Amino acid sequence: MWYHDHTLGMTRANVYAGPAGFYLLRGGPDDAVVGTLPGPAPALGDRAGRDYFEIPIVIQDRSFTEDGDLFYPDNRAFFDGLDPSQLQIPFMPDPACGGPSDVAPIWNPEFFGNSIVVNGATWPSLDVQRRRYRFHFLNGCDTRFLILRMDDGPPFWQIGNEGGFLPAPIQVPRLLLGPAERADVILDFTNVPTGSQIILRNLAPDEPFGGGAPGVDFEPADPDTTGQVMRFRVVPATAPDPSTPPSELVLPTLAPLGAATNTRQVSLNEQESATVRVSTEDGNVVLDCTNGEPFAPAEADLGTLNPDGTGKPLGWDEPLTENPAVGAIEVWEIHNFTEDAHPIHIHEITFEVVNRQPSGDGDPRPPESWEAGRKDTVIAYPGEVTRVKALFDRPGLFVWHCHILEHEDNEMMRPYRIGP
Ligand SMILES: [Cu+2]
Repeated sequence: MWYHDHTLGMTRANVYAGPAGFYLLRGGPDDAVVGTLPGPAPALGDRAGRDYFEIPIVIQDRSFTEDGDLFYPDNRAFFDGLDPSQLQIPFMPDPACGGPSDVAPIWNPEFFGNSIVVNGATWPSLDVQRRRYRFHFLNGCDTRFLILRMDDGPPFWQIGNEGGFLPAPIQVPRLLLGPAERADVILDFTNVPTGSQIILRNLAPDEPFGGGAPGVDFEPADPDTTGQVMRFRVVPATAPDPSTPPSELVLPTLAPLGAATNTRQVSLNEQESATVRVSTEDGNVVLDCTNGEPFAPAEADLGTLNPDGTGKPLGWDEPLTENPAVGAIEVWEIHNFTEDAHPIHIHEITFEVVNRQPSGDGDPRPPESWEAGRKDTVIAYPGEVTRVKALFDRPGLFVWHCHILEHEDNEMMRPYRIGP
């Protein structure tokens, strides 16, 4: 698991400033692996110079000023590719616009840094011995999806995701991770020659992700910058490797959830402004309440469905609509009416990914192999219904939200309550 600040409306700034970390949860039947996993992991009180063979790796994108300070846009003009003088959205526009502005002047719809930072270091290098390693990969980016690939390196053996272990180890050529998704992975450097240098690459786009394949459906990240994550440099092993080959590991399996007792339909929506209309004059975006176009996007919203099947966006402080009973097993059908994929995170529970289905006609398709077991974040693709199933076993007031932090903060988050 991982943790980060969740302050309402400024999560993006606080995560960007630094505080985020891992919890490595140990013990109990859910951790009863038959076989030996690579270790140890870093622990409080370790002496310096200790060798680690289980390493949490958080990947984030950031931008820096020439002084080395973090750069983060403080004006909406950044997203629109303008100088702030060319785009100033007043809080109280012309009364002809029909009311106060519903556009946040400093909020940017998405944020992509131009550098990759791993565990706080930009494009680091890690010496790895000729043996097996267990890595906990976490996408800690604000907006950026990641598609990780090793350059001429060993394959990824994925053994777990957000909710724990997969039913069995799987070999995957690439790791797709939306923001907040995790992959528990074994990489075997045993047969990689000493002195080899392997780059961990990122093939996901430098813009919002909509699904599909790198180089076919979208241009991959800049191979000179955000297309690189870190480097592994292979050195001799200092001791025999006691770990079990990943294909021979027997992983603990969770009993599947029973039949759903309720199904509810929720929606992902992107909204243009209802009160701000603008037009373009000499490259400047100016308020034009009479002849202008609605300013967009103004915000992204979760919501429910209208009777006609269209999305019904709901703001954060509108009355609660998701209220599972204690002990209920519910399927949530997530209808994505936007043009982008969103990593949807439901607090408090972990869920099974049931399937995905094109909106309208079309057959459902099963979850990806790495989505087996339990997850707490799922990628909901545009034009599809994504179904997840969970047992809501503890009462309380929680939230669910898009884990693109810019979306979560404005205001793609809703409360939900388990129990009365
Ligand atoms: Cu989103």
